[in-house]
Amino acid sequence: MKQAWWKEAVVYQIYPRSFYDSNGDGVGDLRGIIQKLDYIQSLGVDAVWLNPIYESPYDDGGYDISNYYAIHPEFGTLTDFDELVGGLHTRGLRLIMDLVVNHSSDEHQWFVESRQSKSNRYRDYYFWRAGKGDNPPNNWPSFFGGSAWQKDEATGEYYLHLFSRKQPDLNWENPALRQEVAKLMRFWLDKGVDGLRLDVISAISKRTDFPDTDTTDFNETIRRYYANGPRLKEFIAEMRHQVWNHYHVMTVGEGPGITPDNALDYLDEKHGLDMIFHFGHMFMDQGPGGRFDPIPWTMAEFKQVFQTWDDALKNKGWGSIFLGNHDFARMVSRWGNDREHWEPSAKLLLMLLLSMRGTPFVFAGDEIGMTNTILHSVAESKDIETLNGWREAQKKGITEREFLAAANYAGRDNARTPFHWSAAPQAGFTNGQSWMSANPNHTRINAAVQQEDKHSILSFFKQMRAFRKAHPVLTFGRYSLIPGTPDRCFGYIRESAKEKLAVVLNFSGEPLTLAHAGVPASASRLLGNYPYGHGETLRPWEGVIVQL
Ligand code: ISL
Ligand code: CA
Repeated sequence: MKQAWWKEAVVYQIYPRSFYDSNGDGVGDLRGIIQKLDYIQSLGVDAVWLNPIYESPYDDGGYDISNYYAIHPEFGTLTDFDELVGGLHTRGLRLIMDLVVNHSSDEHQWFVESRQSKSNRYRDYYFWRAGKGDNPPNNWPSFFGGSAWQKDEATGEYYLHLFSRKQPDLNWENPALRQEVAKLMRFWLDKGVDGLRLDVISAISKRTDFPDTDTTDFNETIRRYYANGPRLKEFIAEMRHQVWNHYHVMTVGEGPGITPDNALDYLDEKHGLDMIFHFGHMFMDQGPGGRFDPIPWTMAEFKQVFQTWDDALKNKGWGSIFLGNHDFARMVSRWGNDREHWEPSAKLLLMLLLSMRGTPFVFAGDEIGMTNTILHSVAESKDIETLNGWREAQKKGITEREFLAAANYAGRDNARTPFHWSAAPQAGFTNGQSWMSANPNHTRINAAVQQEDKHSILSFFKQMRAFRKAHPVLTFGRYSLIPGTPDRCFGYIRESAKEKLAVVLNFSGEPLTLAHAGVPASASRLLGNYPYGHGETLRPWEGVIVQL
């Protein structure tokens, strides 16, 4: 297994709009990140992944880019960007940019041209098809509700948009478009970007005959119709050969629809991606109706996902490990217990994240245990997926109360509230009027109070990050689940020629003994998430790492 900076890195994901507002307009910005570089460095992380910061009408949180060569004015300027890159690099930190090339904004010049006429030179930068009578070309649903096709009056044809109507899918069949993508990638790589997180890269190759989906299970539709298209490997290889191999750039592809069986098709340090984000955990509690159709999840499934993906990637390719990001609920609320066991469970999840094989991606705020927020009405949502989801729910006679329960459990607003810097008004995120209300619990949960507390979640995160660095077995060692333990006990072994550790995590409020995980009580304990005491019995949400 070749060494590489991104295999040993811990990556810190920042949602720029909600991180820190430096100029009082209520919106986070690049200068705000620059002002917080010392905080970021103090975490012990190695790279920062920024969600999109390009010019955008912001219909979908910046994932609708209208100019790939400009910084969104609310976030700052290209000069600010260069200063941010310099600030990161002088601190030994790397920058991973989020690139959205499955689709553009409908306000991008290419689409403004494309929609004008069937003969426009940009027509084939997108997918245009005649309808079937008054119906769209096929029955594909959008990720954001409704049809994935929108009829455009100017030419009477429909254009494809797997996401919002303002996110028309780019036609990668068109070599001219692929050259445009290669060119914009080079622009950012020439500015010193160290990595690319490739948005929905699994969907860039379309089945251009556009067959109807034969299932109503949305994630099944993604897997069989949107992702894993016929030329996906070829398009990725073209970018690898034409662009990425000419830079020391890491590439991580966001891969909804990629499975353990086909992931290795896309992971290849010469012809493919370096890493992917898989969604084994993320879709586990989504029913056939997708995000707003939540179903219970079980610890058995949760553990199995780690095993399945480790089995898939252990000999080739490299995994990424995440338990939350800007698209999902806060991890302590979703997988932990954000009420009576908030602190130990937040630490336990960080222990899991940082003791797995693969590159951990930590979402800003999870290092201090930020929790889900509560929308009291759908109107409070800032997320098109939630707003459109409500529009669809109403058609099915679902009440706002029912829909809000699902949105407060699984909606993306949970992850996008302003970062909690302090107990000050608006969590110290802005001295203006924040674009999104801060979670009221920032008075209790914030970086300032935790910086001063050596037993805080923040302090534990730094300790755990240092521990991972001091024990390479946690990065490169073999992973094996300890079988036959009670569901609430997530125990696994990390082993190399030099070291063998057991990680035993009590995913419950019930006591658990090390014996449950087959670990001798005499094993020497190297790290735990409780500040005081320890013994044979693990307390609620207690995690330990022992030497075997
Ligand atoms: O949120 C989801 C639907 O349940 C995820 O499947 C997500 O939409 C999908 O993985 C793609 O996400 C990425 O592309 C979207 C953007 O809204 C997300 O924020 C981004 O992470 C469209 O660009
Ligand atoms: Ca600002």
